[in-house]
Amino acid sequence: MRTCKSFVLAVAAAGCAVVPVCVAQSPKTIYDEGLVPKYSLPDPLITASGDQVVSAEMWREQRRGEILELFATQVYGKAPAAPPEMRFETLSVDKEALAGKATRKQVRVLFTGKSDGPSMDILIYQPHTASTDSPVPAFLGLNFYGNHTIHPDPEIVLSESWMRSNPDKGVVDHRATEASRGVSAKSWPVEKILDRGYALATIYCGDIDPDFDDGFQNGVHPLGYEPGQSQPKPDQWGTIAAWAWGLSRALDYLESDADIDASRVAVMGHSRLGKTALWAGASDPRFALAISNNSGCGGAALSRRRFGETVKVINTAFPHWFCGNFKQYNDNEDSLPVDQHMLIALLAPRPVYIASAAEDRWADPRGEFLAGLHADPVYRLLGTPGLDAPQLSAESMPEVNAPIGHTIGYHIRSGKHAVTEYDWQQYLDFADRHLK
Ligand code: GTR
Repeated sequence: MRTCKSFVLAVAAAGCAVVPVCVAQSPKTIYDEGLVPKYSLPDPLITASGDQVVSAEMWREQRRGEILELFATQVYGKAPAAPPEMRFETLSVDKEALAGKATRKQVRVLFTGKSDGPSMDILIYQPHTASTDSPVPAFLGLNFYGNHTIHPDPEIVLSESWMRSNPDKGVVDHRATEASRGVSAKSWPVEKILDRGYALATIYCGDIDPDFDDGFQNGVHPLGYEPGQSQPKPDQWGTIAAWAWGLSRALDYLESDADIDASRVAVMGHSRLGKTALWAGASDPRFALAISNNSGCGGAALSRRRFGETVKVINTAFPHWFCGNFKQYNDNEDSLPVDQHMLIALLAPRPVYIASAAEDRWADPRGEFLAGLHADPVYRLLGTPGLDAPQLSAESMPEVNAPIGHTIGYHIRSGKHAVTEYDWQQYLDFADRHLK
């Protein structure tokens, strides 16, 4: 390891062992548009062999696969297929949940078919509306602190999984307590979603893979190991890809549930789980729509801008999120064979919504918008209106609190890094336009 005096001093001052970054030599966070380096983005519509993609067929048959492979091997890591032994166990069904407003189901997905093997719990609320004889569309998203945090409903199973200790969220010694019921309810307007005719399905992300770097021994990663393997290879799944894989397994379940229309599922997530929602939608074409809320670096934001969080910073703070190969691009974004506009393009022609928050500079709102803008040519090639905003260019930025777009939706709302009622209002309106 290169020695760096300032690094050693920084470690000594912090009084603990930290990741070996040379603090003094790291560039300062860019929060000034004038400091964004000049960059040029790979063109989603030029193939690896240099040909222009001239038809929807050429995109589908050739270029889309090339880009998907690059994201799978260089960014998130390849995930295995669904285990053939996987089975679903219904834990409870209550047709009179939420004072008769909804049916609540809790379903355990046993990944290896064994009750003592790795598993995840899906919490589902389905609306009781006039038209509920036919299967309903649904929102599906991971949550940060357990299913029991999204609503105070006392019948939701209290998660027993490991989670990050957080007294404000009622998590003590890495375990949820009764005090954590409903603590994230502000981010999940369950009744509103039900009133609009959608089901909501959610899973605690830590059921799939606990969010810390343990060398990939816990969670679902060991399911992908060949005999003798104890770590993913450099092109195999990190934690975000594992979470996305879990979302696909939830969709497997929803396909088996006659009350849900699995062909109309919107996958949604906030922040690290917004990165996950985009990769889930990109890697699993069964998702009808994807929503990324403040997903930032490794989500919707263009990596080459290096504005706010950078590839090196994210790979250092969260070495388990992306695949080993992604580390090659630390301070080396221009070598990436892709950028995040191509992740958005992988969703085409399906609807995608990108949301930013004006004070969430760490996530680079402008970089998130530009990813949508630069995915637009793919959407248009595939015959959709895409962003449908000819007045906007790479030099412009949409107004705050003024949603835009058609098949690609975008808004930047005032305020901080969070999922708010305003955000959900836009997602519900967007889903109404595309899923109903
Ligand atoms: C931050 C991280 C971001 C974002 C966020 C979150 O610490 O730097 O990339 O994912 O966490 O998930 O809340």
